[in-house]
Amino acid sequence: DFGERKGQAERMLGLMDVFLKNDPISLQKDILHHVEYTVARSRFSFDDFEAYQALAHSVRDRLIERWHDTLIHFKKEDPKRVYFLSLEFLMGRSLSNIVINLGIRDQFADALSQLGFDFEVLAEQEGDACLGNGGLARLSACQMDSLATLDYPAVGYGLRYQYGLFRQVIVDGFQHEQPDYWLNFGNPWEIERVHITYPVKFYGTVTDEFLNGEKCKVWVPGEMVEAVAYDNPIPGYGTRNTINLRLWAAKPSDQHDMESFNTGDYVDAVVNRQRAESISSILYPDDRSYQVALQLNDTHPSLAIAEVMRVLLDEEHLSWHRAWDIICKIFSFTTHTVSPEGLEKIPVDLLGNLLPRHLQIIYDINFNFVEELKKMIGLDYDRLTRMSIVEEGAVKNIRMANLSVICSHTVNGVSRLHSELLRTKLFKDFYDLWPHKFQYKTNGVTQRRWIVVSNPSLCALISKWLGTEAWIRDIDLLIGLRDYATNAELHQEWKMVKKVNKIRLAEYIEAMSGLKVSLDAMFDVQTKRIHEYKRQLLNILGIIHRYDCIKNMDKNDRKKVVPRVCIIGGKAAPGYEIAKKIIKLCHVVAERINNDNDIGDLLKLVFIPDYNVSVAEMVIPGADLSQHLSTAGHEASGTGSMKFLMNGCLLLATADGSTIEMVEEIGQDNMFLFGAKAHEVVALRKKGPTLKVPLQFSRVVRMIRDGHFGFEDYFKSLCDKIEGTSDYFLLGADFMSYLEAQAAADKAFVDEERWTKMSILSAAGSGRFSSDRTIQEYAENTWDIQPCRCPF
Ligand code: GL7
Repeated sequence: DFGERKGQAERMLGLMDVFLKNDPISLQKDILHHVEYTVARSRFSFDDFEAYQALAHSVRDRLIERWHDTLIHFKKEDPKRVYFLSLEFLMGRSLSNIVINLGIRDQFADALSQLGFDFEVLAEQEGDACLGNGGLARLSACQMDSLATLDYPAVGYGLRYQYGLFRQVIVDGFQHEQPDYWLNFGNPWEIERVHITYPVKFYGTVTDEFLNGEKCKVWVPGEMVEAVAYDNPIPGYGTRNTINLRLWAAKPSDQHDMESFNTGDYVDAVVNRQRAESISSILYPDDRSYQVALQLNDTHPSLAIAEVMRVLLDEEHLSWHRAWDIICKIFSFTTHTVSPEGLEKIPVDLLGNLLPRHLQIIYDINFNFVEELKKMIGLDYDRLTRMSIVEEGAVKNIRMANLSVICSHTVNGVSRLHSELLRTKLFKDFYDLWPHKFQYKTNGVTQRRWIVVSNPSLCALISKWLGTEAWIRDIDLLIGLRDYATNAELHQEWKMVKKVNKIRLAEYIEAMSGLKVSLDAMFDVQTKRIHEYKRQLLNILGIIHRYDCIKNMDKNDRKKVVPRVCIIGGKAAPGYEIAKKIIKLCHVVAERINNDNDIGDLLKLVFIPDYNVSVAEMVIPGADLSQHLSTAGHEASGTGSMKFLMNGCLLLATADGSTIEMVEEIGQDNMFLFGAKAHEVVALRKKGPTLKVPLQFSRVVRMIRDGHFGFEDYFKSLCDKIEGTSDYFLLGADFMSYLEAQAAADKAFVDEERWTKMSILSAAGSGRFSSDRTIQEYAENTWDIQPCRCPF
């Protein structure tokens, strides 16, 4: 009876405060309430961590209000939605980001100080949510922030890994991996939805059966697990909109192996149920209408194509034709790699065993595709073989990238150069067939996290000089800083901000390693995953060269040396031996240099362990110079550089990925570019043994080989990789140009006025690299969705 329910709803509303209040007294009451009833500590005695928990729950209450309103609003308006599928989201900490986006940071900070706590100290209590590897995963997190801020009706889908990315611990200069038990201390930002579950089937067989006189496929699975939803509200900035990031956890299903329980095999059955929790798998959104867009963030979630097809065919009983028509309208695909080896493949045997029905569907998709293709290109077997979803060979594989390209209406690259490489190399065959499918959206990062949260002093300075905070939503306004690029007063304040951030970083370095660094030195940072193509080795060789030069200088020449603190940080994949050797090399070189009293403050080298989002938030604002050294043509885009740029940090970089577009925005004179261009790289490699490498290069490699830093046997394979024909990433070929760029950076740094101007112009020109712009482009050109703004 609606009348009765309505009456009751009104009565219930009367019982609740409709909106929680944000005045200092209400906030203090709420925090204390959570201390007592949620954290279950006495309100007279609780420590920083418990205060953080209570604070987080008070914030969460306010977040949930907006989240509910947004979901109700979306339901009412029923706009076309985008479902953003990604197996990785690198969220980092949430507290500061959330209160800033909700516009209640200062209110909470006041309330806390009245309770005798410091907001910043409590914020430090939170652990990082590291549900991803690197750039791709952090990109998803930035894009969620932009989707919410720009009012787009979006839902993120991913997995709730119980262990995040490993923690990196350095023992005697070697990387060790430790598990990241990120959920051990609870996670106040998620809402467990015990009733939102889906069965996920595995193994078993597919049979033909008749339903209402029609033949259909029935998959009788061998095992079932249950996917349980955990919702993570993501608030926008300057809007009430708060969207959902739904992460799925695998749990044993109720039916899971009940047989064993019934037959009395209790212990085995329990062990079997635990096994289910270790699985994560394909899932589908709970909205059945096809007024939707499904975005594949790389090939990792691309089994979703076969899964949606299966649901449409086997559960909704649509014809193949109709189901296929829907698939082609809803999927879009973004690839994040440049290397053919980076394209994911799944062995047919594995897939056939684990998901037999999905394999069948993929075979059918491929059959239809190849038939169509033959009509279009004739019997060009080489090309047919290359384009087929199924790769024939000793091991038969499913090419997930081909599947994704074939089934998606749009294929995006992540920078202009990347897209060109996709069209001319990786996906050339497909581009020739369907040029209209190919687009690109240069990556971006959110200024909310990478300026407002991580660099509050710079944030205040920018707002002061622009006379508005509107740039936090409308990044194009940053360009206004150009008008003051030579203003002496701004220069003064700009330098102060950098100094504050350098002090914070220097304190961190000292606390972590005991090393005291000079604030007058240039803080030169390279932080990112350790990879051969990213060439941390080039950086270390450059540092050895610098050290060697200083050692050979007389007193007078030493006076002209620009002091540097070189900072390197990043994780190596656990099985990536060469990357681990690079980390060890960095440590032995650091040990040598840092303990050489003759060198003093002229040169220091620091390795920052366990680089993650919150470490990045502290390191990036404190950098004067940042290095992005990938061999041209290897970095699909790169996003770290964007964060440094926004923070007024100068770039020393190759013409690769998104850097090329940065040059266009801020001008070549405001960066230190070096190295071979992407189109030159192939020719250089061909030169192979005839390629001359500079003496300086051979000399530093020799120093390592000769045991100047110890461990010469251990480093032999590393040296072998960069000398002669095996220097695939062209360290030798680019070395002189690299040293010249470094010298140019030194020269600019001593001219304080010039450096500050370059720094201001870097930040001013960084607007194009906001994820707001990226998301706007996706919404307009790929997903075709409109904003849907929840009324305040
Ligand atoms: C990456 C690319 O390597 C990187 O250049 C890009 O910026 C990022 C986001 O598009 O995606 N691809 C990838 O697999 N990882 C990346 O960082 C881990």
